[in-house]
Amino acid sequence: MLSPSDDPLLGLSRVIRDDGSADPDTDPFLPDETLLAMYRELSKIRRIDVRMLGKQRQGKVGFFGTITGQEATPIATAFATRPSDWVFPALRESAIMIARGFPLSTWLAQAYGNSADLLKGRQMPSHMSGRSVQYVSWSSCIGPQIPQAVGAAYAAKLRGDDTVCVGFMGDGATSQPDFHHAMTFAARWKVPAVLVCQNNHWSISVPTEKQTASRTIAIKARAYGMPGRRVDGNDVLAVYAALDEAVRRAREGGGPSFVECLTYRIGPHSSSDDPTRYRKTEEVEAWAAKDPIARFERYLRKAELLDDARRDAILASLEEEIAAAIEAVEDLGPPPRESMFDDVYAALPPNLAAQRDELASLPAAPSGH
Ligand SMILES: Cc1ncc(C[n+]2csc(CCOP(=O)(O)OP(=O)(O)O)c2C)c(N)n1
Repeated sequence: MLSPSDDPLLGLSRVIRDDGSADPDTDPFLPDETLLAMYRELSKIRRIDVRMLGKQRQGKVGFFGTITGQEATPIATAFATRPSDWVFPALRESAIMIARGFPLSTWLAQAYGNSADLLKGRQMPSHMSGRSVQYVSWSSCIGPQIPQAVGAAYAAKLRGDDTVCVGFMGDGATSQPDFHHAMTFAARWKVPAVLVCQNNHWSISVPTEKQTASRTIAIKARAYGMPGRRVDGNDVLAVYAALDEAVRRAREGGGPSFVECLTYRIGPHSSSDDPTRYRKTEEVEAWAAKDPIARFERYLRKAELLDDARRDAILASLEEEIAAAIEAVEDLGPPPRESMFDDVYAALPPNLAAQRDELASLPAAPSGH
């Protein structure tokens, strides 16, 4: 009989100890340049988050879904997958796009929904996607992306290529029927999928303990018949190690895995939420003390890869890069209004073509709309 901490579905895998040292038994031993690149990406998305929530408060962006506190999982995913692996995200993973090299100004243009937005202003902000980085659009419904990831992984298996599909969900999404369908079919068809739950303790105002009677979310994997693991989601190296193992297994034909990353949403659910109405400040403060970036920084300092001067230089270059990207897109006008007729029909039906022509003949509104 395993004790809870020995069971990968009940315990919590960690690499970075509280003092910043690494556990040699679980350390993935990444090269120094990779570790520093991870630190840069973690710091980058944190700064973008702060800037964009500010933009929403200024009325420049309609909505923003923050990820502060949850940076480790998306960044570890970007490093544990190949750029050719597909990502089926939920709300808080779009840092993967940036870490995969998606142009930051184009990513930001999606938040503004303006003329530089590849999605032509049709998606909610924070629902970014990009074909060039294999990052699929999210519908905003909680759950459908999980069976979509499994379906795409099944397609990869049938085609015989070695693509892996990673599907994300929050803890709340595991109460949705789509979770059950996805887990059932993924295991039965043995598809190359990695299903990742970012358990951030809250589904808007509903705490995880009201979500399930299971002891952990990870343990559900056992009943469906797939390997699983519960990791410290504020430990970027632990998440990397778990995902690296799961992605390799999927790529080598070993089938799907389920990974629960235990973390915490430090900010509001979104810019439309006031979390002080349902959770205690002490709880937030306790989790803020487990900040994933501060923790990784302690590790890098202990390993003598980072000092004040190097940290300041990284943060200053990020500040410059982000400010330039914001400046490049912030004041662009909206997408051309006729673009609303694009992308649905291969050949526009005559009635819609007539409406488009009529629209084009009307004067532009003063705002350019
Ligand atoms: C099918 C469906 N039901 C309800 C909602 C409203 N809703 C939006 S976000 C959310 C909570 C999601 O919680 P979780 O899956 O834990 O992810 P998190 O936002 O915490 O990352 C809910 C219920 C929705 N978008 N879709």
